[in-house]
Amino acid sequence: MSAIETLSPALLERLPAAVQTPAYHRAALAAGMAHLGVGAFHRCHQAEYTDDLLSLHFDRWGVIGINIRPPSLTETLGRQSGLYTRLIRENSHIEARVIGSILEVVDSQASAAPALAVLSSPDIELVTMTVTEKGYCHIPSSGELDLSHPDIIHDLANPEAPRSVPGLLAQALELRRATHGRPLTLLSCDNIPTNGVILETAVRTFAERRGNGLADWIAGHTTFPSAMVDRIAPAVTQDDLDSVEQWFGYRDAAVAVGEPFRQWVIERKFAGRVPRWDLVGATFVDDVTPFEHLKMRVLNGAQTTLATLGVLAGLEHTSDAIADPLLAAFIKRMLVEETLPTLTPVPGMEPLAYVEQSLSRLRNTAIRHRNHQIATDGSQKIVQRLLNPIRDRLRQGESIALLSIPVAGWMAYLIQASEKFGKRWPVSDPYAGKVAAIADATGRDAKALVAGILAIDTIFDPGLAANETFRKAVTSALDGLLSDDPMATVRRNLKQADTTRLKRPARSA
Ligand code: CS2
Repeated sequence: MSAIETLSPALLERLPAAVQTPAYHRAALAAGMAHLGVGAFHRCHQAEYTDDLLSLHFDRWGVIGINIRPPSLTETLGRQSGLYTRLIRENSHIEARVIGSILEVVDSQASAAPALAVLSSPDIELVTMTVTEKGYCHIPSSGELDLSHPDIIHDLANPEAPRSVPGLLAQALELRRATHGRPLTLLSCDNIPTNGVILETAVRTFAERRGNGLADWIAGHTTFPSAMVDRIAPAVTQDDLDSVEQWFGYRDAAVAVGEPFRQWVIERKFAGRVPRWDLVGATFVDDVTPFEHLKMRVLNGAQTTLATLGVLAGLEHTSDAIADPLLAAFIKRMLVEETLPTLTPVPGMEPLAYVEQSLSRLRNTAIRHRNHQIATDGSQKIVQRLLNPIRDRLRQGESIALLSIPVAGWMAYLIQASEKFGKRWPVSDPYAGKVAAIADATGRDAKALVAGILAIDTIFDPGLAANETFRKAVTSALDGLLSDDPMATVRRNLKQADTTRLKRPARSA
């Protein structure tokens, strides 16, 4: 029996017909952009759009992938010359395609030098990035750069050897200014509201602190478009790698798995040439905000809610949580009754249809999205997914009986990971230590727990934290969620929402 081969350029010719391969002359492709943070999401999203673009309209838009945090790429994508299999899965449907847009990968974890060499190269005209919410080193409640962040303190003292994303980009821009002076588009593809503004604020604030004229140069030579990105693409498992081997007969250490749905809405704000992603399904707009609110509040809001309540209910994946009749009813009513009224109209999108479509995406059983994965870094996600719609509801004088539950759900998730609550599960969140310390000091007193957690003003803006309706709703929900029957609270609040609805006069549309 011949040994199983690993994916490589030479193997492309011999792949089974069921696996689609790049439809362009990859050897002729030159790198025109870089991507920071080559994880499952990038491989399922921007790299695929670029692959589509190259098939339709060949240009020099090859991608150099850079990781400044683990995992290392050399042993996976690097060995495969940047090639990987992108699987689209929906229940029993499977579609396989090898993506060719990533030309080269660069590991820059030990030192910033390799990343800086790429980012400052005159050939690179655009940099996309998915560095997770916390990668921007910003304060979630205000969007400002967190000057007390250890990496930012380090980078301001050592600007030539940066560790943080803002420090790295500022130094790359400094090198560009000192060498060729060519402009650069920095396109954030992370799931934070006004991601372009957050990135620009972080890089500008950092550059201003350096105080060498860099901030002015950046203002004239760099743009930071905002973007809304969407595709559910969970962390890849050994099972996914084994499946490719089993189904198609080759080994691929860099498989990516996603759902069929994808969306990319990009602010029209480029510093130089524009990759025509709009030819392959992306949308260029003047204002991303309504799209981003819709997506973060509906799809992501539902995911975070199902994730933390799902863990509390002992359920493993999103699809398990939404298969639970109570959670399914809860999520739909929360979105329709409380979230949708906070949204501004989105051109070409019908809100109720969007909710239905989002829920059906979450029911996809082939996408094994772990509730613990989505609950990771919840402190960086709840502002845009839950707290902003809650603020809008309170401003409108409307009920938050349903939206307050997942806020308490996030608290209960971190509280129960503390010593005092028996460390029920391991968690990963920059605020986990802080919440655990509050829980250890407070014990099971919901009012005191909520008071302690709402005082974290980098997550909860003081105006919201002081709102009595909000405090009461979250306290009562947390009390129930910490009990032996957490789902009773979900049931009770649904009933309470019924009563409120019956008492109110019907609102005209
Ligand atoms: C998820 C997102 O882990 C998470 O926070 O909610 O990664 C989500 O799957 C994507 O935003 C979908 O576009």
